Amino acid sequence: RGTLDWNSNHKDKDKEVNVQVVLRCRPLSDEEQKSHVQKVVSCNETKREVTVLHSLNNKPIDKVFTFDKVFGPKAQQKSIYEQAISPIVNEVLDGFNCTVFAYGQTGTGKTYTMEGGMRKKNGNLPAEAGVIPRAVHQIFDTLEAQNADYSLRVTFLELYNEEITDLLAPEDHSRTSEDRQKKPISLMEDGKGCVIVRGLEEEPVYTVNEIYTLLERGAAKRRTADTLLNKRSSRSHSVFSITVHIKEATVGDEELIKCGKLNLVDLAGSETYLVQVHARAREAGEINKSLLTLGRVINALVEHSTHIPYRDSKLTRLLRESLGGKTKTCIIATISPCFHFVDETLSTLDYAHRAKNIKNRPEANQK
Ligand code: ADP
Ligand code: ZZD
Repeated sequence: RGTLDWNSNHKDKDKEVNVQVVLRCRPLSDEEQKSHVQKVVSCNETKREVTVLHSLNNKPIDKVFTFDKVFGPKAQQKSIYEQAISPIVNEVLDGFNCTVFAYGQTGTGKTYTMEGGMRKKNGNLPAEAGVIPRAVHQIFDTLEAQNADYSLRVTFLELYNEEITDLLAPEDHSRTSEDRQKKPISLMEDGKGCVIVRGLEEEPVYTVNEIYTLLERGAAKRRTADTLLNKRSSRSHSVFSITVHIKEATVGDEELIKCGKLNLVDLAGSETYLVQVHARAREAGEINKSLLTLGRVINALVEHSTHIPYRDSKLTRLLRESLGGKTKTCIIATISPCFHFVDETLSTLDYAHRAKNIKNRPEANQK
C-alpha cells in the first residue's frame, strides 16, 4: 500500500486530480459484541474493496465498492494517518491547500477519526489520537527538523443550523451562554472570489502545547453545547484549519513565502442528509441545509452541471475551493459493520463512491 496517488508534478498547473476517497469501517462496540449483532460488512484492504452482504426478497446480494484506500475494523489510528493523511500534510508543507472531510452516519467514528480519544496524558501522542493532533505534530516536527523560519495559525469553528460559532473564542463571562453561542460571524467575499470568515479568532501558535490548550478549549465548548442542545454535535459540522507560512529565501529585498492551509472537517451525521433527501421539502425544512447542499454540489460536479449551488449554504461557501477548486481533497467515509445499519451504510458507500469522480485543479500558493 503506497501513498496517495496525487499528481506529483507541481509545475503542471492545469492537471486535474480526483478527490481521494478513503473508507473506514469501525469495529463492533463492546455492547454489540456482547449481543452478537450480525456483521454485514467485510473489508479487503489489499484489494481496496468493501463488500456489503444484504438480502433482497430473501435472496442474498453482495455489493462491492472500491475506494482509494480501505481500512477495516482493526486499523489503528496511526496506520490510517500514516497511509492516508501524512502525504496530504506534506503537500500542505509544500504550499498547497488541502481538505480532509469525515462523512458518515452518527456513531460510525467521524470524531474518533478526526480528533480521536485520549486515554493517557503524558505529552506524547496517545495511540488513540486522531487526524487533528497527528497533523499538528507532523507539521511542527517537520518544520523544526528543517530548522525552518515559519509561523502557524489555527482556527476551529462549528457550523450548526447555518450559524457559525468560534470554538476558540475566549469565554466572555459578562454575557449569557446563549449570547456567547451567537457571537456574530459572517462569511464575506474578498475581491478575488475567496471567502473570508469575518469575526473568527485566528490564533498564532508557537508550540504543540499551545495548540493542545486551544483544542481543549474548542472541545470543551462543543461539549457544553452538546449538553445544552442534546447531542448537537451530530447535527453540526466542525472545521479545524491550520495555516502555515514558511519563509523560503530572501532574493534581493523580496521575501519568498510559501503558504499552505489544511482544513480538517468533521461533518454532521449523514443520516440527517438521507432523511432530507427522501422527505418532502416542507418537512425537511432547514434541518441541515449545509449537508443537503454539500450533496447537491457533489451531484452537480459529478454530472458536470453548468450551475454548482455553492452559494446555497455556509458549508459549501466555506469549502468551495475543496470541491472542484484549487484545493486537494480527501474524504474519509466511515461506516458501521452492523446489519442493523445496512441501509445507512449502503447510502454512505454510494455517496462516497460518487464523490470519487470530483476533480480539482490544485495550485501551489504563491506570495
Ligand atoms: P461519530 O462522530 O461518527 O458520531 P464517534 O467518533 O463519536 O462517531 O464514534 C462513536 C463511538 O465509537 C465512540 O465511542 C468511539 O470512541 C467509537 N469508535 C468509533 N470508531 C472507532 C474505531 N475505529 N475504533 C474504536 N472505537 C471506535
Ligand atoms: N474527541 C474528543 C477530543 C472530544 O470530543 O472531546 S480529543 C483533538 C482534536 C480537536 C479537539 C480535541 C482533541 C482531543 C482533545 C481532548 C481533550 C482535550 C484536548 C484535546 C485530542 C485527542 C488526542 C490528542 C490531542 C487532542
